[in-house]
This record gives sequence, structure tokens and C-alpha cells, in this order.
Amino acid sequence: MRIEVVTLFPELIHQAASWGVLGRAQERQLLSVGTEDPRSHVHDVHKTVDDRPYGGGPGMVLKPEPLTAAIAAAAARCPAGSPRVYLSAQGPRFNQARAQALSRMPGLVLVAGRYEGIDERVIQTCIDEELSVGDYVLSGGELPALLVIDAVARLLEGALNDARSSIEESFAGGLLDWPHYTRPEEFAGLRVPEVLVSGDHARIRKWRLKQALGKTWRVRPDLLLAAAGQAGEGQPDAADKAGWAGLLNEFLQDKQDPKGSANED
Ligand code: 4FN
Repeated sequence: MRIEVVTLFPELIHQAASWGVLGRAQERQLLSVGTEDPRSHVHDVHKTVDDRPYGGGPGMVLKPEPLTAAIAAAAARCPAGSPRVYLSAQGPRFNQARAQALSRMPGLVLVAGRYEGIDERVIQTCIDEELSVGDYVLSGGELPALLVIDAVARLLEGALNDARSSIEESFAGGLLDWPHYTRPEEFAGLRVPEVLVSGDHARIRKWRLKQALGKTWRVRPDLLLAAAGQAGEGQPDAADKAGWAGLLNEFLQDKQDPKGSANED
């Protein structure tokens, strides 16, 4: 997959994308991350990419001409049908479902803003969709772009060494992850839950689902409600969900009853 990022800080993108799963995906030629700097599309001596906002007020706005030229150059290196995405606080929230949809695209053009943002007419004429990574003030769209690249690249066939990651498996069901443990069996006075060393795979599976359900219920009830209402590929079916209510009850009982927490199956 070809991903092009339009950014005033191309080194930031290349650096961050050179490590770990992203770096390996590029070595394996499953992914290619390129950049286009709007500054290389201005020809005045000062290389001006920003200007004052119409209507007044503080801050600067990215000028439309160099930005549209950069988006066109980036799009020209991507296969036809690659969406042009503007990372923006005004977009719908990026999530795993969007990551999955984007990972099936032939390529992606990601546009990262700076200053107060970009000229609205660039969004109207050159952008197919806006996406936000969350509700906080940022100084640029580069970290959001990297976040999208990371989430999308892991979904590319062959990008992960293990065929499937437990995280994506668990999250495909709309749930948070269960707790993980590795050696030693006792650390800081805390023992690994007995069920995980029992070798009983059915019990382990049940325990993990119960923990994932309980954690999701406690900290992200919105995810649980969404999962309950959704159906489709990778989503839990009605029979799964019927079992969820019972497991969730068990989880809450385990936590209520201090003796019950010893009964971790
Ligand atoms: N941010 C808000 C409202 C209005 C503006 C901002 C903001 C970086 C270029 C955009 C922010 C958040 C999530 C890109 C924030 C994102 C950005 C994102 C982003 C500089 C203009 C700006 C949400 C707090 C109400 C600055 C909130 N996902 N403007 O941060 O690019 O992708």
C-alpha cells in the first residue's frame, strides 16, 4: 500500500515510520510511506506557506496554492482511487472500523495541517474525507497521520510476524484487551492468575473473555453498547452476545466478593 503524507515536516513522518512494524512493512515492500512538502511548491524568496486569516484574529492559515499543488503531487504517486484524507479536529472520529476500511484502499493521501489550519476551499476541492483522532488541541496533523498509518499498516497482509494479533482479534469483537502476564509467576508479591497456568484452554478462553468484558464495561461502556448493536464481519454473533451477559455478571460478582476473586474461572 502506498501512503503519501502532505506535511511541512517530512522528516518527522519518515523517522517515525522507520521503526518497528511500520519499518518492517516498508522493508517487506507491503507499505511505502512518502511525503510531499508544500514548501517545495512555493517559489518566492521567503518560501511563504502561510498567510493571515481573512476576518482577522490570531494565528496563520496554510495558503491554498502550495498546499493543493502538494496534494496533487502526492496523489499522482498513489494508485487511482486512493482517498485524500485531511486529519482534522472537525472530522468524524477515527476508529478500528475506519482503519479496516482504509487498509483495503489501494493507497492513501494524508494531509497534515499546521498553524490554525488550512484554507477551507482546499477541503472543498481536494479532500475526500476528514478524520479526527480525538478531542484535544494539537499543534499539527503529523502525529494524527502517523497514528492512522500505524493502525492501517498493521492490518496489511504479512505486516505482523504472527498471523493474527490477539489485540486485533479482541478488538474486532468491540472489546478492550484482557490482562497479560509473563514470567516470573510471582512478581511484586502478585501471582499470575491460577487459570493461566492451568493449561486448560477452554477455561483460559472463558477467563480472558470475562476480563475483556468486565474491563470494557467498567472503563468504556460506550464500546460495549456499540458492540451489542453491531453485526457483520469480525463482529460477535447473537449467540456470543447471549453468553456475554452471564460472563459480565460473573465478573462483577468476582470483584464484589473478595473470596470470589480466588475463583478465577
Ligand atoms: N489540530 C479542537 C477544536 C478546534 C481545533 C483544534 C486543534 C493542528 C492545524 C488543526 C486536532 C485534534 C484531533 C487532526 C482542536 C487533529 C487535530 C485531530 C489538528 C494544527 C489545524 C490542529 C478537538 C480540542 C475541540 C489545531 C478540539 N485529528 N486545531 O487542535 O490537526 O486529526
